[in-house]
Amino acid sequence: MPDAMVADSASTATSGGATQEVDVAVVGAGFAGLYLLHRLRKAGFTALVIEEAGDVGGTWYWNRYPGARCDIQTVDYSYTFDPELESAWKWSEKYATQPEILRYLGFVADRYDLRRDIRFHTRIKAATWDQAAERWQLTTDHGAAISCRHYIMATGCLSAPKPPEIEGVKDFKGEIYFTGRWPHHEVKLAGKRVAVIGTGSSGIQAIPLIAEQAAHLTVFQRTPNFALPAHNGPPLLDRVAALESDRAGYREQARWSMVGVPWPPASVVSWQLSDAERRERFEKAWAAGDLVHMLTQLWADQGVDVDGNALVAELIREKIRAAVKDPETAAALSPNDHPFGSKRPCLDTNYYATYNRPNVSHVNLRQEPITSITASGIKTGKRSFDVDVIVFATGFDAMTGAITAVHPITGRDGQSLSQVWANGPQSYLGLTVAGFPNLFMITGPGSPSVLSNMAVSIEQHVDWVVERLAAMRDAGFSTIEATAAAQAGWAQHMADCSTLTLHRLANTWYTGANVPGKAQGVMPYTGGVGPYRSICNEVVGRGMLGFRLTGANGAQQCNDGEVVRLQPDVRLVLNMLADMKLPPIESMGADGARAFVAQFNAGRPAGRLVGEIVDGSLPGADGPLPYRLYRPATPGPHPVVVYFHGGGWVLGDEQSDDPFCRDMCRRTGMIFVSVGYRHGPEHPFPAAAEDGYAAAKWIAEHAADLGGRPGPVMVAGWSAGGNIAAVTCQLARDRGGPAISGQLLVCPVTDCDLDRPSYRENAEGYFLTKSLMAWFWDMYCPPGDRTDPRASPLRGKLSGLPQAFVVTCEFDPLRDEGIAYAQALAAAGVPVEQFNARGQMHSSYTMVDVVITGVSGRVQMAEALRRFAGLTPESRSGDEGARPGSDGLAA
Ligand code: N01
Repeated sequence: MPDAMVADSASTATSGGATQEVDVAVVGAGFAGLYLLHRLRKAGFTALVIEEAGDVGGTWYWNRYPGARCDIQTVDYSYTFDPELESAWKWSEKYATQPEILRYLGFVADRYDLRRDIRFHTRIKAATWDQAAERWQLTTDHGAAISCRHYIMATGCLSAPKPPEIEGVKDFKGEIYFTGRWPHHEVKLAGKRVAVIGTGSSGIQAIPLIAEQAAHLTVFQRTPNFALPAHNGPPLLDRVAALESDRAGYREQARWSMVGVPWPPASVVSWQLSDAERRERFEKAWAAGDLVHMLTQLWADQGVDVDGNALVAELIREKIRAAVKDPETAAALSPNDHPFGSKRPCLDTNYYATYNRPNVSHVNLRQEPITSITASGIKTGKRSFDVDVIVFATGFDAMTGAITAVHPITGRDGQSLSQVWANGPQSYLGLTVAGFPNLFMITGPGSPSVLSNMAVSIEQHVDWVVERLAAMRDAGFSTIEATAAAQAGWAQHMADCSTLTLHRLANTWYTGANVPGKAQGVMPYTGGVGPYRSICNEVVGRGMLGFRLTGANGAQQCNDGEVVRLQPDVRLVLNMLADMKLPPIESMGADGARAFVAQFNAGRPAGRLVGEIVDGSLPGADGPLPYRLYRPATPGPHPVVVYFHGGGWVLGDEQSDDPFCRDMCRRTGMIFVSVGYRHGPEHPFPAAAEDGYAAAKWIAEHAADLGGRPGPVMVAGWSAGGNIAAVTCQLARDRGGPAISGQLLVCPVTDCDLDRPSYRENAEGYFLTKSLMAWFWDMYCPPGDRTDPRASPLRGKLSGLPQAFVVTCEFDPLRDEGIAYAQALAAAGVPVEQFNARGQMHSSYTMVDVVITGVSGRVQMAEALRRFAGLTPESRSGDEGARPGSDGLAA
């Protein structure tokens, strides 16, 4: 990078000599490094910050290009650790400019007298873990070597500019600038022909201002990006008022939110809104000029569902077409290769309108890639452009570059961090790396970092790290290192989280795709700021789970394990339920429990549209039963599935699994007939079982009347409904019909033995408890009848049954009896597939649009049903639902 273009502004470098010994060395004097230094000093540690630049500021020191501003409102993009600091500083704009943010960081450095412990103009040349001394040994290019107990990378996520990767840059005779290393002296562009390469946030901020100065500006765009108007001005009064009326509450809400800004998440999903309602919400967001608003407030499925997202993307493209006069340029500026928000969207001021200026032209590099840079300008596949100045706004080797590209880091047993990360960054909590004792990263890969308000994430990391260091010191420990198991568990959790959002669908610096040859994968933690904070706290609460601590005289502590084994959305749901402190369902009595379930169901997201829903009545074993039929929108006749709802033979009705039935109807293209069978205790065993059989028989006989395909039906059921489905198959075999071509059993009750390992492991804490299940049995079936195969189908004869797909969930008391049933079916010669869902609980699959990670399981169920019906297995995909609307759940 052209360092010569960066002028000094301050220098307090220490001269060379004996090794400088400190407790903690920190690299970087930006937002993170400054707060770290302050906290470390307060905790009684000796600390030194090493900074390559001539002054504090980090990213705000280097990124001085015209138009550089923050894209989170500045009232939120501030330190919150000291209320007096908050009162002492007033921001002048909604989105402060780079000079104002830099002044703020200088003000903070002065206020806490930080500069005296910062060695400026200094690069670490190498960092090596010295196992014997249990210290990091650092060599520098300026001043004494450094020895420290703990080494902390506060290097930021976007600090290593990416080389331009274009041939001939050295041949260019004009001026070259990089937005990420903009000079400190004034850059005069007036009267010059300027080229800007790159249209990410930096380019989009700089282009309108460069256009105002340059004689002519040519923008070279490879990929168009979504940009929203910032509508900058003074800080928004309502925002400031909200902050000032309850500063502590406002900040706390931000800390527990999904992105570090206190917006209550959207709860309504896109398909619940009319076109006009969606447009109204969108226009409001467009007028708000706020990235977080646009990313989180429109509808709950916008960040997690491709269809919900496409609606936003098209509304933005409409705005681009309205702003840009030339339709060809407008089309070229309209992003269509990635979902909105999967790549960092930009906040702009007059960006699109800039292309209406006569002195601005746009070159679409997708049609004419740059072939080289020459002495006089830029050559594409079609043309040559003579220019005086080239501005590279080409981005950064993000997240890992700031750590590995800076200097070699050598950990325990001589391992190099670059090698360990060769196939992508590995970390525990984004804070530490196995094999690198006493090394920490602030907002490292694997933490929410760039998907959050960095100020909030930085403070959380710094507080956590400093508190841990102080606790270690007090307990007499000198080293801390993540275990391999904890790190592998975090990688799994990261992968699970990344299935929840759409970030994985774009080629961006979030995934490493912008750097040729870099290993690819979603690098930031996509599970949200609040959940992440709770996980970090849980690690501490569980005795530093996943860390090995060592101290003098062989002292050791290691609670090994994975901090999150549940799917991330299941964890959120369970935490939310735990926070509600509900009384046990079994303590409510049957009527109370039914009222509770009805109320609970009323609050869940409405299911998606199907072709038709018809309510009716059919003859049960002892009187009429209600049913609800779900018909696909596709032309019939459709295969028919007889469905039995869950609820422990006590709760629920033909409508209570409505979202599941809608979802499966859409995915399978089949009619689902959900049966309202009789419940205990009013109608004890075998009422439900006999009703199930009678209903299946009637539906099979009337399949054509119901608009279905005549011939064999299929049966399906969840939980107690799975029990009825399984029993129905046995009764149908033994009583001469109806013909059933397949059974889908989702977390079924198959046996009355409540002492299997899954009952013991998951007795409490996973929604369906052992005690609730015992109550269900008591309500439904007298003890003497429980071994009857109509109550415990596992005890029945299993040969000659229809093929089966049995779903079990890892965190479900019923898991082992489901597995036992599948095994017994197989032993009896019944074709069976068993799917044990990792990280899921008993209700995961029926919480459609709440437990998004349940989608892949339902896809498999739908494929199984299609196979049973003799259809091609493919089911509708890309149908991920929305997150729930309760706090802490929407992105
Ligand atoms: O970098 P970028 P950035 N030939 O990687 C193009 C934060 N930030 O510095 O998309 C031609 O986003 C590249 O094209 P493509 C913010 O988080 C915040 O702008 O790879 N073009 C892309 O258009 C942001 O996301 C603010 O096809 C080449 C551009 O260069 C992050 O920093 C302000 C090329 C790079 O975009 C990075 O933003 C600024 C080549 N060889 C930055 N190589 C705020 O508002 C790359 N490109 C707070």
